[in-house]
Amino acid sequence: MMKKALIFGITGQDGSYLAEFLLKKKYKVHGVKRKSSSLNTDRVDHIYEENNKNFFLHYGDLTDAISVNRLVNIIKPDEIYNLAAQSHVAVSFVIPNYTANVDALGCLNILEAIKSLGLDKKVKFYQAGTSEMFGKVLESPQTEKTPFYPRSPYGVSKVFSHWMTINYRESYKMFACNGILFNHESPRRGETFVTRKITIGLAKIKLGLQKKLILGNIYAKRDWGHAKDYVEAQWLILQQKKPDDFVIATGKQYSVKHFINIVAKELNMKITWRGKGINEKAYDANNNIIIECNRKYFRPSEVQTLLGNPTKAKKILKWKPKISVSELAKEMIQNDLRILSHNDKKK
Ligand code: NAP
Ligand code: F7E
Repeated sequence: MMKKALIFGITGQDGSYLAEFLLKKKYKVHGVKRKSSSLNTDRVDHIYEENNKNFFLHYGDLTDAISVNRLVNIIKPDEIYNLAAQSHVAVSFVIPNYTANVDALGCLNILEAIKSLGLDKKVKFYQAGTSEMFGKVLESPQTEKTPFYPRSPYGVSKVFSHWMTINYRESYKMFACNGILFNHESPRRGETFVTRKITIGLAKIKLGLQKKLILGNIYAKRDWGHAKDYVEAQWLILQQKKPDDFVIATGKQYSVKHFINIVAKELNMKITWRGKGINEKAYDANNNIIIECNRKYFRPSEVQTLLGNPTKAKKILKWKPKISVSELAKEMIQNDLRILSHNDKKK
């Protein structure tokens, strides 16, 4: 019998890669999409075209406990991946209440559905936790044992879901697991996250479609991996004998400024940095300012540095990241250049 997976957040970056991954493993993949006024299935349309016998999309919303319950009941999946979230940290300061509804209570809606439907011994559950829970880091690098200090409504909401998942595991013996994933990117990354904003922005400047890119804190440091590698870890977490929690990271850290330099080099753009702090700017070969910073992109409280230690995942899951940050940047740039040059929307 083919295994059935249910993915909340299938239309997002990770959801689309996870669906492809599970279909290759011969799963039947069910995903939840939201109703929106314009199409929001760009990232999975190609999957539907290629695999429509084993790929199913259902309307639903994580904030609507009845729809969550209904989907879990009709599908009765073997594995549920909760990847759905209002996932933008800066936006979470603007809509904290909504963010908590989706990112905190949404997880609880799934856990309760599994329990109340009596599926607690059948279903394995994965919760998409985040390095943002470490926030103002209390030690570096961060491991599964590092205490949390979230710095945004997003981070706080994810801490709630992390502990709820552990609580359901301990209280009801559910196979419920947390991944604590550090930043992961790809050509399918949302356009307002910093890596994609940089690859699109510099590609547009290179093609003469834009003059300048405006960013926030370019000194923030992140541990960036590739989403393709990270969805494999999500699956591996649910294939273990015992439910557990895992940090998924590369163990390498770069600043936003360093990422810009990688992208500029890959695009053969010679840039020179001048100035300090908020006034630091990047100039092109003709001395035009092409990157500057603006406080409007600063967060009310920033997470300055994140660096993960994936030793436990390497040892128990036998997982390791395969794609380096330069390879990641290269793939993102090539994709953006293709989209911009041909006005090609396929990702
Ligand atoms: P993403 O691209 O922003 O995708 C989020 C997904 O959640 C989308 O499919 C979105 O649907 C869906 N969603 C949002 N609100 C929903 C709701 N109320 N009901 C149902 N679905 C809803 O995020 P991602 O980068 O793939 O990340 C996947 C998960 O991992 C998220 O939970 C994120 O918080 C977490 N995470 C991400 C990273 C990272 O670096 N990418 C790191 C750690 C953890 P629409 O397409 O309709 O908006
Ligand atoms: O910011 C700085 C910004 O928005 C990274 C989400 O997937 O990863 C992501 O959250 C850094 C921050 O990602 C701009 O201040 C500078 O320090 O790409 P980001 P994030 O906040 O780390 C975690 C693990 C998640 O779980 C989240 O869901 O870059 N930065 N200038 C900027 N950031 C943005 N977005 N835009 C700028 O112009």
